[in-house]
Amino acid sequence: MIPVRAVLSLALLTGLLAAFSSAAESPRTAAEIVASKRAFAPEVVTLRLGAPATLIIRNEDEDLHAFVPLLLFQRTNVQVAGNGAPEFNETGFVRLLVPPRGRSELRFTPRTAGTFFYICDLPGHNMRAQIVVK
Ligand SMILES: [Cu+2]
Repeated sequence: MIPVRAVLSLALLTGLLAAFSSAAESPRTAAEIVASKRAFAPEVVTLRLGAPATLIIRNEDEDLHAFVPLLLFQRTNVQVAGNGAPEFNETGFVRLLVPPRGRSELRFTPRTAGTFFYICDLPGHNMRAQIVVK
């Protein structure tokens, strides 16, 4: 049997560590975009200007989908994780292909305020939503 005091001090230590690590990290904004039934949801995602952001993109369909941001990532460093396939050209990040049931994470810091559309450019998909940076 585990002594109650040991459990209490472990809980206290865990709490202290959690408080310490969250104070040490810069505030990161996280938002999720889901592609489902050939539509992106939510229609608008809001990110904070200058704050590190994690954008999670999940594909719940059995189709391949693309995440194509228009202008949002110009001159922006984007780190990509997950099982999506990113495409880059001389201007930087261009497009992410997310396989059926796939999931990717994009990490970047928004440098320009405004409303940015993104689309899925696969033939016939007609999917479009927006990311607002303020
Ligand atoms: Cu699509």
